[in-house]
Amino acid sequence: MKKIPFAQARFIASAFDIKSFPKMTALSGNPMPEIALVGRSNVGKSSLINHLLRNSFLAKTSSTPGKTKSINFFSVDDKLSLVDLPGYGYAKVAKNVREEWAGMIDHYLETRSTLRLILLLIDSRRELTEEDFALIQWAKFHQKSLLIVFTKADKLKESEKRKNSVTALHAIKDVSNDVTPHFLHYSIKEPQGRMELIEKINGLLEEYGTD
Ligand SMILES: Nc1nc2c(ncn2[C@@H]2O[C@H](COP(=O)(O)OP(=O)(O)OP(=O)(O)O)[C@@H](O)[C@H]2O)c(=O)[nH]1
Ligand SMILES: [Mg+2]
Repeated sequence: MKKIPFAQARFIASAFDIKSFPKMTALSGNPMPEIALVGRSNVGKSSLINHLLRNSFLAKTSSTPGKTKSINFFSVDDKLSLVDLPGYGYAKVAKNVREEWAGMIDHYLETRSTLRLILLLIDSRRELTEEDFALIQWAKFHQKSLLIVFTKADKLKESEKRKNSVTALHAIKDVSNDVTPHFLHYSIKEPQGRMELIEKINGLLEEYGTD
């Protein structure tokens, strides 16, 4: 597959249930490979999408957790589908709403056959949650490719970033038996992570075979 430059992006649809998940078709007529961003509320999923796609208004962001309430699909260069999911684990959202979101995320993950790569976002300053571990195990079991993104990297000194990511990666290896999980640090305040992420995504899509 030719490299995806992440030059153009557009919003395609918001969905609350499987019936409204869009069919994402590339210009070639083939189904688009899909990348989903998952992680706890407020970790920076929607912000990363806007930064990566160079458009501050594509995905809705907020300093208050629980902003993204639906599953949002974006088309990148008419070749790739990028998906913003609601966050998990936000205690202040009513239990029934949390359960509804969890159900929606599970449903999405279980049914989306075009899903090629999961970006699991983890706040560089925080430890992994139970939901993070469950997602890692799910990805391992279903042989989905996983890229760990340590977000808000601007909030920490280099030494703290390294220390926290080493601890997190050890914990990830323990649950997944993965020798070296793919990972990177990201900050929407700094430009350099974007190209690194684009390279990593292209590399992983290639490695796992996509046409
Ligand atoms: N300093 C800093 N702040 C960030 C970064 N990324 C995101 N944020 C901030 O974190 C907050 C949450 O960002 P969102 O992108 O809305 O987080 P989300 O994971 O989509 O949250 P939900 O939709 O609630 O699940 C916002 O106030 C962002 O400005 C980053 O790299 N650095
Ligand atoms: Mg969001």
